Amino acid sequence: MQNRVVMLIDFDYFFAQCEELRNPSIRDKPVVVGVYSGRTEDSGAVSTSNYVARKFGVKSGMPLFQAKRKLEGSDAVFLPVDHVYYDQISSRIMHILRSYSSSLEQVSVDEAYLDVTEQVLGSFEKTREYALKMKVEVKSKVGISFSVGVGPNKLVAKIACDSQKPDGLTIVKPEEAKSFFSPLPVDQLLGVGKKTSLKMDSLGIKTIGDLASHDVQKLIGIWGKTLGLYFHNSANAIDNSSVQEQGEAESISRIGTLKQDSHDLAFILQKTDELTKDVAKDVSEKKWSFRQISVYFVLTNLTSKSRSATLEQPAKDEETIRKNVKDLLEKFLNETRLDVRRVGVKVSGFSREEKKQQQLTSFFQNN
Ligand code: DCP
Ligand code: CA
Ligand code: CA
Repeated sequence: MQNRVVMLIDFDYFFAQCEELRNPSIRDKPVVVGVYSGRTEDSGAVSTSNYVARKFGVKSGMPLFQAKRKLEGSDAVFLPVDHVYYDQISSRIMHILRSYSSSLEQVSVDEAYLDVTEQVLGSFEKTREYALKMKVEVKSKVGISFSVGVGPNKLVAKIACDSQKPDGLTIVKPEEAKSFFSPLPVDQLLGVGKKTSLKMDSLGIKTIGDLASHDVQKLIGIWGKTLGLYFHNSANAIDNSSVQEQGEAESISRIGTLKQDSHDLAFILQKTDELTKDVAKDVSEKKWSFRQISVYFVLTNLTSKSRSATLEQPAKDEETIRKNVKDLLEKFLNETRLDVRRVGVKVSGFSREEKKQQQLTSFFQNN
């Protein structure tokens, strides 16, 4: 597959939307969520506000007293930030989004890139329906709306997403990317801050289009090779960075303490069989297959050791874990004279194939 299909999802007015979710009666009022520094009643800054408050000119980062002044005479609601609650909502959404892509990169509490190339078979036409399906599922299960940008890479997806909020869905096909970028101000590009955009302005570069057609050697002359090339590529909507999965479970494991320290294979096996059962249960719930099986030991002198085996073919069954754990354990006991105090079982090296297959199947079955 040549073209990548990359999405950026950004939750709408996130902290304020979370507050509306737990207290729907504030929904039509201006809602401001702020960090109260506590010095005086109004000292602190606005974290975010709903779109009703934004109409009054309230902005993120603005001092609270200023937001109060702008909202004078309205029935505005001011609330303190509650990160624990927003994190919970965020993980529930991320969990759902994860099932829609083979690779998800969370960049902040309210933002994630998804590579959906395989799910939509590389087709930008299919993407609209796919994105709408995600929106509906998240809205009905969690109650939160978000905006989506779709493009051939992360850069285009991000700028597409920013172009239409809230509840936006902006799809920029590869052949449209350059013309989509062209009229936008240069400071929309990541890395072009105030100072850089002033400098560019002095060179006659105001829009991304101006930057795209500016001689790349001149850019390199001013900003150096790395940055100069980066500006040139970005302006031409080129971005080869991949959607980097982060924080996905790398392994599934269980660890337990023996009733007494022991060097007896049969006795220790009772424990590892228990642990294996739990690990296998997790594996089968996730419908993943693994290639590596490890056993972990804490010995009487409290040092720890581990032993692992790599399978020739990925496996997913309890029996394979049990058998390998037994072999590893037996070998280990032959190598050491110390007694074992704690023991652990771990599987890793997951292949994600079934996971992808599953999503494809369920997507096309439901469509
Ligand atoms: N945030 C903050 N202080 C800022 C900017 C943001 O505390 N100066 C927090 C509150 C936001 C969250 O981060 O809800 C996400 O930031 P966004 O920039 O995505 O803004 P919102 O989600 O609030 O609004 P939008 O609908 O524009 O995405
Ligand atoms: Ca947001
Ligand atoms: Ca954001």
